[in-house]
Amino acid sequence: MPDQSAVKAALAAQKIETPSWAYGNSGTRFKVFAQQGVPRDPQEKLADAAQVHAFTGVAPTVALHIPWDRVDDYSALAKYAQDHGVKLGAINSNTFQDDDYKLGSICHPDAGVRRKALDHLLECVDIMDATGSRDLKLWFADGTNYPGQDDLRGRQDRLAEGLAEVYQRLGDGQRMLLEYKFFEPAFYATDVPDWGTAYAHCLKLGEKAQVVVDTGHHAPGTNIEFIVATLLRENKLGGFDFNSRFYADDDLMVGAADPFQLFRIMYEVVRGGGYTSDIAFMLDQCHNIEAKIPAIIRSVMNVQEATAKALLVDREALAVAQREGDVLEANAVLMDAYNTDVRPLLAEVREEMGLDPDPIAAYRRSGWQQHITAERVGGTQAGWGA
Ligand code: LRH
Ligand code: MN
Ligand code: MN
Repeated sequence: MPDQSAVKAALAAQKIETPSWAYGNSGTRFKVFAQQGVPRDPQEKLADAAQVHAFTGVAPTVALHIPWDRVDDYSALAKYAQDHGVKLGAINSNTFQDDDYKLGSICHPDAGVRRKALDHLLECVDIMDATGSRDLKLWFADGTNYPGQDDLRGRQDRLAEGLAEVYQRLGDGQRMLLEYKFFEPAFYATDVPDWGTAYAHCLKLGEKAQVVVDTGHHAPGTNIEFIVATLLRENKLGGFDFNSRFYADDDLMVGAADPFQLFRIMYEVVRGGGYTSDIAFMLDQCHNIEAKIPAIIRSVMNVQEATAKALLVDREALAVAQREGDVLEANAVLMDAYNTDVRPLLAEVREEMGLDPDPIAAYRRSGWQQHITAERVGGTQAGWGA
């Protein structure tokens, strides 16, 4: 059996990044249901994120999305974050909310639009310089709706050219994380639809280019843990955008739709040595109908529970069963870990970290929700799902 104190130490050392946009109002294209007390600016999003970190102890960084989190002075924003006990994390680019991008951004057939998109991506690296962020997260809404609309291969050439320009701009210690998604908003062909395409571009670019796996960006039934195992084996897994999906890119709380899948993913992370490496564990979620801060705390806890179960897999017993071809025993070893109730273990980890064992109850008691509801009037939309 894995050593309990090593498991606890690993859990205490875990870091899960929360997204600034999860704190703001969001919805679907049908309706955004505004909630009371939501942040009105990036600073207030950081203040809420600091609460999530204060009660979980494992969410020390916050991802920004530009221009949703545009400010005049990013160094000052970084300082503001630090004063609140958190740090700025990945900078997410946004080349999908401008009329010019109707036919794409860096894959657009027009060189002028490509230039505009590239300038935005380069500006994101300037922001990283100011905030001290390590990761530039790139997701492109680029693609086509109809066969023949544009040249599939030509678009790949433009993508490669654009990525190379941004890659050249990265400084020491900075990375480019390329995110894939098989559909939406393009319906016929997406320019970075899958891990293979992302991997091929990242491989050509070099070590600083890594693939990011958004758990909501696959076709139903996709074996995501296989992708994770493969990317880890190739040293090309840069991080995760965690969330849950039932049907499409639902952006529900991670571990809500399929906690078993999350466990299988985390097992491959542990197995592949990714847990202690530079892999970024980020959330990319929206909380449309549930209270936001407790939902983000819940999400962090869901990742912790899946991680704890993955760490508890008796890998020696598993290896023996696998070697002996004992199919049932091998499966049972994995399921034993999955079926363990790790909540008491995590409660102990939190107590040892000086935290309340029940972060959601502690948050509810803290009065923060009442405070922001009274103080903040007219919260802004996350920028997503409008
Ligand atoms: C695209 C995506 C990408 C964006 C975010 C808001 O579906 O997952 O990561 O930046 O949503
Ligand atoms: Mn994402
Ligand atoms: Mn998504």
